Amino acid sequence: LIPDFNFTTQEIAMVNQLLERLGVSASAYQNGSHAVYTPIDGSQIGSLNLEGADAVRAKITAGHDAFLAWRKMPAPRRGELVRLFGEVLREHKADLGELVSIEAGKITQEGLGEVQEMIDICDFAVGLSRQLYGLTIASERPGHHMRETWHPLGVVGVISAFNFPVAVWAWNTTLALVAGNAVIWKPSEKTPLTALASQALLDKALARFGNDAPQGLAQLVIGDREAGEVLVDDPRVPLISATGSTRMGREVAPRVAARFGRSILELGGNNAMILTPSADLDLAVRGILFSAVGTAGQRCTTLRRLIVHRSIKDEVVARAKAAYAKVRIGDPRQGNLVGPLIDKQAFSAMQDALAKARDEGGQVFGGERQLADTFPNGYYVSPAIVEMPGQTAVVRHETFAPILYVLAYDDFEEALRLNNEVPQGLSSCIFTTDVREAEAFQGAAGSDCGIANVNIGTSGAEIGGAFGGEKETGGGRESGSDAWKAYMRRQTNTVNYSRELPLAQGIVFD
Ligand code: UN1
Repeated sequence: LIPDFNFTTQEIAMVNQLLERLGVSASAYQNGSHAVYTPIDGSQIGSLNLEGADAVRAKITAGHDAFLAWRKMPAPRRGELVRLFGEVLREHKADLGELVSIEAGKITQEGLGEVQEMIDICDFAVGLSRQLYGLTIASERPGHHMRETWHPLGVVGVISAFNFPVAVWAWNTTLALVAGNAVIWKPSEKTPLTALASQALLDKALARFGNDAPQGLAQLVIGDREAGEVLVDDPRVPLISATGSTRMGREVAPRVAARFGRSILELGGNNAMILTPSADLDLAVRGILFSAVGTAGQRCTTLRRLIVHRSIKDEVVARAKAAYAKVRIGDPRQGNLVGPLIDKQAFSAMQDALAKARDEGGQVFGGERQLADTFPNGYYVSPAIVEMPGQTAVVRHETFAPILYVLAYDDFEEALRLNNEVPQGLSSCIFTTDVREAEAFQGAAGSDCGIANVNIGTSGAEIGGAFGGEKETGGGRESGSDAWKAYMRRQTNTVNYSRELPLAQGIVFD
């Protein structure tokens, strides 16, 4: 049993053993200048040295060389590497999940779920390695054919956030690898240990794969802003896939665009649920709970706004409050439903948002700090429900914490308008049993988000679908469907197998 106080020597030893089993040697995360803390109680669990610009440039050079070799390997063979990676992940699921809990503060189930998401995307990518299909196109010229082919792109730079410290990298890396690319990963400075472990597991798969995988195919950069900037600015990195705040995306996107690089951006969300009078309220309350409270409100897809019909608002709010009151908050490894916020800054941002909400006419339920005696340096909160008089400034802003704003609506068009009237456009959902409302919500004049669900909350997307959103969310798509195309370059090929040279558009040129 894990005691309920600051990490003991025994617990620290356990973290070290966990990392060792995952293939990370102590020298990689001890005696550095950058401290790593567990949000569980704020104990320091490691320290690393941050890599500077020169180190990152050297890795880009190595990555580019690796790409030149890897792109020539048949895609199904590249898929074999990802298949092996999925195997290694299955073997280490429990350990990596636990490390996610320790470093990111996710509850056990969500730590394991994140590793499962990595395994799922491996399976998806392996299948994809035999399905990088192009088109054949009818040519207007006799004796000609046209086709479209997809080729490897180059080094893909992956910048990821603390809240999905391993899965988001896996979404990008597995697709990038089967697509014939090399990868360089810059994880959040808050979660470098899970990154070291994930990289070690991929290295294990590479070792099983054998010698024909080039050195430097998948590399990790532990660094801060400077390291990120080198990746973002280097023309040898044709694609940057960045997950994080809208503020970060605003800096990254123009810099990548300035060198005509591409980016996949997964930025802020401000996800809403429309709850209509015909809805199954039992389902809806469960949907609210998982989406708004899960991961302590620290998912991009977290439910942040509840747009509920005025006629059922009081009942729904009462039921949601009752459900919230039963939520167990505490050490994420001990069967609780809500773990800590990532750090003190996150806690302050939440309190600032709640103060603003009060100023803007909100009635706040919950949101207080919890367990401060047990964990003076761990930031646990009760999730908050805030009834708002309208979609004020604070509601339009993404605060990365468990705050659910409640807005009442009278007619359906108004609900749709409220759903769309925020700067972000990631996820959305409707709870209804009215097929007209459900279809309208998913139609062209409905939700403007990248994800629009019916009778399912905003979070917990499956990897088979394309994941991402519009507006300030950045427009990128990752994971399933044809998101792989963003990791390849498209080539249009026209072949003349006739003995003439007819020109397109019927042009005569002689
Ligand atoms: C994120 O919040 O950064 O839909 C990603 C979900 C997960 C992915 C979320 N599958 O909640």
